[in-house]
Amino acid sequence: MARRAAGLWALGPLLWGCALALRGGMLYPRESPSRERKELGGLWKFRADFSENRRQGFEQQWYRAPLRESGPTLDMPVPSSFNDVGQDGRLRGFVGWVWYEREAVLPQRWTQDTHTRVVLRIGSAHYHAIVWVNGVHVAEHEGGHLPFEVDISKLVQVGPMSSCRITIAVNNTLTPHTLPPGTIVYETDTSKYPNNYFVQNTHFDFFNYAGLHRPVILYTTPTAYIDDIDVTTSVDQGTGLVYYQISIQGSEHFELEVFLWDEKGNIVAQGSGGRGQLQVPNAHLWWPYLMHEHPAYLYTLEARLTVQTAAGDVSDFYLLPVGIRTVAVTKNQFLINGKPFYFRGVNKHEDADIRGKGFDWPLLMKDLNLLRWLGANAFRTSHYPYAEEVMQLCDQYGVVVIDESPGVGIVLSQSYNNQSLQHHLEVMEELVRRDKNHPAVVMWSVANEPASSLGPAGYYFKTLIAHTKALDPSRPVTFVTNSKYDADLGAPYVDVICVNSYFSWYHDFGHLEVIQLQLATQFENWYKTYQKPIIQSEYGADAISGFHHDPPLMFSEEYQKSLLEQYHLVLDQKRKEYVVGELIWNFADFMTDQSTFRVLGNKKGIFTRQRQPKGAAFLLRERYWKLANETGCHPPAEKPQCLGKSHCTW
Ligand code: GCB
Repeated sequence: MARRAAGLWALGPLLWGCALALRGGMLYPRESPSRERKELGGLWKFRADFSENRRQGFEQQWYRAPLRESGPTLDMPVPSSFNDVGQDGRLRGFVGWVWYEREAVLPQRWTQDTHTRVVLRIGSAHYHAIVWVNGVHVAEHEGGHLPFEVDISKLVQVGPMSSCRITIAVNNTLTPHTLPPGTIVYETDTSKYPNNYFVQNTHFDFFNYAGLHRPVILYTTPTAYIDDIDVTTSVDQGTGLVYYQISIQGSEHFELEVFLWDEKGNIVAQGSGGRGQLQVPNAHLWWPYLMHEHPAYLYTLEARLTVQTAAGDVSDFYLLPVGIRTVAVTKNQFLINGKPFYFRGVNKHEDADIRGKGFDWPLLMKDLNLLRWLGANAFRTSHYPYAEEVMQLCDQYGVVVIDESPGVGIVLSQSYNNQSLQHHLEVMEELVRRDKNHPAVVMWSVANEPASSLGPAGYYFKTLIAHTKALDPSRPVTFVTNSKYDADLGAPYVDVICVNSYFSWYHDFGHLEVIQLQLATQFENWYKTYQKPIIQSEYGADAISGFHHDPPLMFSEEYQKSLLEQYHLVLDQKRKEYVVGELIWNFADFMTDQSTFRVLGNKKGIFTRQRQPKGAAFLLRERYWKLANETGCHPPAEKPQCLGKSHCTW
């Protein structure tokens, strides 16, 4: 977690040369016999600091007393982006500090039992957050897409108090050293702009939604507790091997027992101590959706910690879902459990009407149901890590994930310095720490379309990729490139090459007839140079739902479909050689900054922003089910329409 000064866009070079390796685990807060949790969702008090330097909140110390005492407040839902909830256009495009506050009532045991640890966990605050509890500064975090937490026991266990006031200041400003990067540009020509006029510029294609985007949770553990669990798996002749490493905080003297439960509730293996190997004969492997009749098989690893104290034994329990599977890459294949895996999927965004990037269960289920309806087996978390709840559901449903860092839009030379690199390395550590145990995650993506032709970019990406591989040797690493950039500086170091291309969209407008030639050339060049498996990680065209034109013209649903069809002809040849996947851009229409290129956002979705299908969704659905059937589709048990294994559909 990076510590920062509280300035407006003050991001000093504090990370320069600092040692990496994060302290502490980031286990998802789960209830267990020793752990309770309380989600602080709902309405929070909110105020944007519209003062000229955006520092009034700090100057007047808004965190010292209830927010309503320092001025008017709004009611703001959490989780949600703040931008689209109200009718105030100034708030929609606001740049700077916003303040959230919420009183939390705590169970008496939490405030009186000093053997209980009370932790405040913020799932995602975009982008830079400072946290106070009862007016006391407790945490600071930089990075809008990964969780951070702080032990607040000492602050809440101080007397007969049963509530605490949580204040979170969040700043959405992006600078050349944030991830993603951006710049603040002051317009000084007073004949055109008012005094102190500035804008936030970015080099990515989605709206910079901000706020408390994911659940804010209070949870407890005993004071001696299971801090982190690291699980990797392999398979030896049908026997599943589960390697675990568990770290404990709060005591040096403890007993640790480990049990592995199957889905029927039987213990299939057990061990003891902080590290070991569990063996599961005839293991049920974790398989992707439609690759096995029982996809996504999850065991549960139960860690039981016992510590002897003067007051008697204290225990902590943590239950971690575990999928036993292997991932490997050859020069032309991506293998899951030793079998060739073809990514049939989508790129997504965390994006929806009103809530922006705010986490929402109905939206998550709808998206997952649409993926299954499509017959898709994978998606990429373009262009930043998604909510943990999304990853958990992918584990449960067998949807394979390429887990991407927020390294998008790195195109400025100022972003290729040590400060930015240190931050990027740290973000990769936070990402791996959070998602390392998800069987659904099969590959890390360190960046999307960086301008790697800039001088120091070679060193930057070599270091970044090597560091990510060292953090997690069990998964391949990729780097998403775009033919428009000279991106082969990353390619020598990655395991899989991900290529984005927009033939007959961003050039050769309307000329669908050139796609086959250009796409075949793209694949052949990349493969000839690197001999690595390739994923077509983006392709697509904008289509405004309900716009029709035949013969196809750009922006019509017909054009979007025809463009995909041209790509598919080439993909069908090259997937027999070394292409191991295709991910459409994009799953759904999404909001972007305003420009003459975008009509209320990017319209390359095969679903609208409201998740209604365009023509291309039906085309893709037919293709994905056909591909699934080719490799021996295994329909999920709950699908009565499936007519045997050779020909199933939704
Ligand atoms: C890309 C980017 C993606 C954009 C997309 C587009 O190459 O990776 O973020 O949204 O193109 O539609 O232009």
